[in-house]
Amino acid sequence: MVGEMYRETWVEINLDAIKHNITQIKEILPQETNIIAVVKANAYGHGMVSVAKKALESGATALAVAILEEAMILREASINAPILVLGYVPAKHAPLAARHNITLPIFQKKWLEELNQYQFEHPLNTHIKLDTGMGRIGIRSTDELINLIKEIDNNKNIQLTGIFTHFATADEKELVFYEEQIKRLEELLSIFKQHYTKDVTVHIGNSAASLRFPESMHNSIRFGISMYGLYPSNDVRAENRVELLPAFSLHSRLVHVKKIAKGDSISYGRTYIAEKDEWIGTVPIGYGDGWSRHLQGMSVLVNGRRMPIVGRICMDQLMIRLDEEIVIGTKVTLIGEQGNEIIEMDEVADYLDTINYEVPCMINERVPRIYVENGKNSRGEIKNPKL
Ligand code: PMH
Repeated sequence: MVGEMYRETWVEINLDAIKHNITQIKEILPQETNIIAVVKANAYGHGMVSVAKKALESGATALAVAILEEAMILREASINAPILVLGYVPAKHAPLAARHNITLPIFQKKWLEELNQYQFEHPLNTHIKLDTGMGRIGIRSTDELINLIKEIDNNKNIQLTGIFTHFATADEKELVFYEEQIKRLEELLSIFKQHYTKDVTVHIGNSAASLRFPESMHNSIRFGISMYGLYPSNDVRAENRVELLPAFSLHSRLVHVKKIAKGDSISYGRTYIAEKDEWIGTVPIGYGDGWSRHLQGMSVLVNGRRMPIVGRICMDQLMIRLDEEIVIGTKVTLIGEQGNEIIEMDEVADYLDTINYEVPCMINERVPRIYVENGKNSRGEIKNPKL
C-alpha cells in the first residue's frame, strides 16, 4: 500500500527534542521576545508539518518558510499561526498569499506597483526585508527605503506588519562584520521610524545571533538550526550557552551478512579489496536516499560499535565491514546514538566538507520520518531516557 514502510530504513525525529530546544532558547531570551520557528526545506529535512505543530505547541508563535508552496502546505494542514515567507514570491501570487493570510517579504518598489494589477479580497501582510550585509535580497539604501515606504502608504492592497534583516556572520568568532550589520540596521531602522509611524514587529536574529545576543533581538527571533538541536558553528557550540538535543537520527538494518576471503572485492569499481577474511554486512540505504557516495569510508554504528562503510556506496545499498558475524536484522545507525557511541550530524558534515544544515536536507523523501513524542515512538517503544 502507498505510504507503508516495507524497507527498514528510516529517519527518527524526536519531537521532544524540538520542544526541549525551544525551551532552552526561551530561558535565555527576554520574556517579550517571540520565536518564529524556521521550518523551510521540509523543516531542514525533519518533516515540516510535524515540526511546525510541535514548535507552536512548545511556545513558538509564528512560522517561517522559504517559498509559498511551503506556506500553502502548512495552511492545508490546518495550521493557522502567522506564516512568513522569507524568499521572493512573484507578485502575481500575492493574492493567493493574502487569501491564506501568508505574509510576504517586500524589498522592491516595482513589485509593490505590480500588485495594483491584481484583485485582492484581503489585504496582504508584508514585512520589509533589509539587506544590511548579507547581499542576498533586501533594501540596501536609505533612498530605496524611503521610496518603498511611500509606495506602501499609497498601496491599498497591503498592510505592513514587520521589518527584518539577516546576518551573514553571526556564527563566527570574529564579530566585526556582525557589528557593521547591526550599525547599518540601526541606521535603516531610524530612517524607517522617521517615515513610518505605525508600530511594526522587528526581527533580525537567526540561531547564532539569538544564542549569543539574546537581549538584542528586538521583537522576535527566527530560530532554525538550533531548534533542531544543532549548533550553527563549532565556535557557537564551544560557547556552551545552552544544551541542545539533536532531533534527527538515521537508521537502517542489516539485510545480508556474509564472510568474504582475503582478496575479495566489494561493490562497483572494486575500490575495496579485503586484506584478510572478514565479515561484510549489507545495509539498504544509498545515494538514491541522499546518503552521498562521498561517505565511503565513514563509520556507522552496529551493536554500539563503529564499523566502516567499505566499497562504493550504491544507489540503494551500501556495505560495511563487521568486526564479527552479526545477525541479519540488527539495527544500523548512520546518524545518532547507540549505547555509548554517537555519530553526530557534525561528524557527517565534516566528512562531506559541508555544514550540519545540509546533511538532514540531503536525506530525501524516500526515507520515511518516524516521530517520537512524549518519550515514545508510534510503536510505543520508550525512547531517549535523557528526555
Ligand atoms: N532567517 C533567514 C532569512 C534564513 O535564511 C535562515 C536560515 C534563518 C532565519 C534561520 O537560521 P538558522 O538556521 O541559522 O537559525 N537560512 C539558511 C540558508 O539560506 N542557508 O542556510 C541557512
